[in-house]
Amino acid sequence: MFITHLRVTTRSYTTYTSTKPSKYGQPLLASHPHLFKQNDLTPGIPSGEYKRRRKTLMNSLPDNSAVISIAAPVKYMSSSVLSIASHLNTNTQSLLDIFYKYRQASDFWYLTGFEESDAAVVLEKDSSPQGYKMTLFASGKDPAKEKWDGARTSLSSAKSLFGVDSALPITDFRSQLKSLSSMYSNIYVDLPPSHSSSSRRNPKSIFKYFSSPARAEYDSVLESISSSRRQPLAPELASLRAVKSEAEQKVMHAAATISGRAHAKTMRFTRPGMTESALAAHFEYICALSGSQRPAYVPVVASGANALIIHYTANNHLIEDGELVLVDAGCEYNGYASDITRTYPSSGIFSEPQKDLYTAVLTAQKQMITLCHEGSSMSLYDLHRESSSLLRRELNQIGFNLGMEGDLERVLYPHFLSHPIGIDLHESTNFDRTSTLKAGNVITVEPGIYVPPTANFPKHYHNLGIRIEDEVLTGKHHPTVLSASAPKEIADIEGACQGLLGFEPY
Ligand SMILES: [Mn+2]
Repeated sequence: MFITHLRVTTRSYTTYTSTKPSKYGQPLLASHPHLFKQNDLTPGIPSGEYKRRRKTLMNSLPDNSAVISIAAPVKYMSSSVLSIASHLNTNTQSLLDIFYKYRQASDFWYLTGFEESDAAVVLEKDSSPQGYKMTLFASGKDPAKEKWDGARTSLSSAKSLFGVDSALPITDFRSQLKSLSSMYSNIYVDLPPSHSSSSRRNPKSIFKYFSSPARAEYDSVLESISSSRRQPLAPELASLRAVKSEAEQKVMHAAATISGRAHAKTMRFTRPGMTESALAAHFEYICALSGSQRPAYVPVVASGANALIIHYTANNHLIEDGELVLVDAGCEYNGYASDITRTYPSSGIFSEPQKDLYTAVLTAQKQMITLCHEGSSMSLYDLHRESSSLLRRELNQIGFNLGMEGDLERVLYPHFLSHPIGIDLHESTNFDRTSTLKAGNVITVEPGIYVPPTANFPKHYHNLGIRIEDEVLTGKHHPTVLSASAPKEIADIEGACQGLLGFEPY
């Protein structure tokens, strides 16, 4: 059988042969050759890299350590009332409940590349050349269930394809956990993300029913591991994930390029009179057509004064002539997020005040990017402080009167300059904002100015909100802007809007 795939760069169609339906639970080289290079386990990331990640992690842990990581639960948009009772029968449940498109837990995926739900991995540190023993727990084959939901990878294929020492049915996981908990003095594990604060406080709460019964069982076993042995896994993985390998850098560059081109095409598509949601839909359509699996976040499409709301996602107003449109949108591609903001005139031409304020933010943004390399010895906090003083200087040159008191940080620029990005949009939770940047970090640089209509600010800037956000790979000696495909200079933005840069809207 033949399948076709739209190539991002050339827009030409290439045909490959493959067998349908696939017998695996996720795209693999054998079933989806159009997505893979030789040696890739997931598109763009070689099998050897997953092995290296596990080895580096296990080497960094003390002797007598084990790591447990669990797949993400399936999340539901709506469940029928019957489904609570039907948990007794998982086949019935899967027919009644409306699920969201599945996304694997980031840490589990980073360690395994395995993309099925109802799975877990155990890594036990040992003295073998590999440095650890790996056991994958998964559903394996279940023809009755697979007839409805699609194939699952068999345990024997999982063992050979994912470089696993042993693959066991997920139903064995509970008993294995129990024996592990007495064997190792350090057990690195995080409770699954479905473990909502309400169900933690009240285990008998009805919320428990919204995750699978099997999951509730893991939770009780995990909670039984004494707290002196239990260590959080996320901080250990965060320090590895913060430095991107060459393969990861390439995938992130591809993700940012897809998003950047979608920004350019959305600029061209925009006309006064359209709804904000039409622009959001257009952006997502272009990204999906380019191979993106999902948006990395709900897009912000804020016209006019809506841009003063930082996380404006209602996207339900009409865009008027003469307004600026702030679009903060990015796709997820092959496991990695992208995050880009552009602000542009709905009519394709900046007014004078819009141009002045835009230039002020752009000047500061470009200056900040030059500092994003290891040699600058700056932390995210240092960069943020520097961006505040640059913005203050720029704004005072165009008619603001900002002293050192808090108007800039409190009112005009209320958010942080930057966050690390990778498999997750915000890889910030365990990222130290006080430590200096390292080569291989990928961070956003996103200064913004949002001017409320109050008398202390020049009237012609009232209700303008401008943010310019790029993704930057920090090198040893220089930065690389991964999102350079999104027009940013005033001439380029006006050119993209007016169709002068060669970007078609579709
Ligand atoms: Mn961002």
